[in-house]
Amino acid sequence: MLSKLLRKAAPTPPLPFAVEDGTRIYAVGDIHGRADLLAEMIDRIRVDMDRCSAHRLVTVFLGDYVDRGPDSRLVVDMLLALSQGGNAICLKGNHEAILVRFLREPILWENWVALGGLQTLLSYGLRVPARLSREDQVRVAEEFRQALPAEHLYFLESLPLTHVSGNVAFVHAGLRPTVPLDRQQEEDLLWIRQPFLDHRDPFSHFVVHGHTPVESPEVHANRINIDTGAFATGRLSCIALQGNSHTFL
Ligand SMILES: [Mn+2]
Repeated sequence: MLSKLLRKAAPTPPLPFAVEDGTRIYAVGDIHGRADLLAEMIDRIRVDMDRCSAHRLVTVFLGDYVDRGPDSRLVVDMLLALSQGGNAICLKGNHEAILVRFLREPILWENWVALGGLQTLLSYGLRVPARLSREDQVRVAEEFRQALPAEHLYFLESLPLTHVSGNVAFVHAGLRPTVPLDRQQEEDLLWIRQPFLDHRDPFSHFVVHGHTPVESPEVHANRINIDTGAFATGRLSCIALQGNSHTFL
């Protein structure tokens, strides 16, 4: 009887991934201007770091720092400070991509507004109506460029698309199935949904990603999604990977 119970309680088989030896990697999902949730999560990660055994600690932010929520500017400030501290890697999300593109292509105004860009502008001190003439779009792009601290622009422009440790790839949205990581297109890494989400076979790497909000983190045989829609739900998710085990903070 007891042995039967013990067998039942046995842990599920490990997922087919292993991060680099001796490394503990924290991955944080889509923040979208929720500096309050980011601050809490940074504290939780620090507590976990203090009591873990790994000799190398890395935090990977999966992109979508800006738009929708109220504090995009502050979130960028916090991430800048962390990445300058040396053990945080901030990946690019589609929202960072369109923000930077808007500066050069003001005609993308409506696309950016549809993604919550007005809230980002507000956090940088620009109150702008959603509907603008072409002329005003150009003017707002110029005003935004002036309001953006140079280090913010540089940070947003130079975010990497992926981070790899062992056989795990960290990326904002996902991978185009059957295409190797080094041949992936930026468009897919930042925006992909169905072809990636529906894929049941292994990818070139085990994938940890965000971009598509889910109620709670989703663990699949080939990927883990940790975008829990922080902006709307108040839940920001973080997963810690070490060896071939994972835990949610
Ligand atoms: Mn996204």
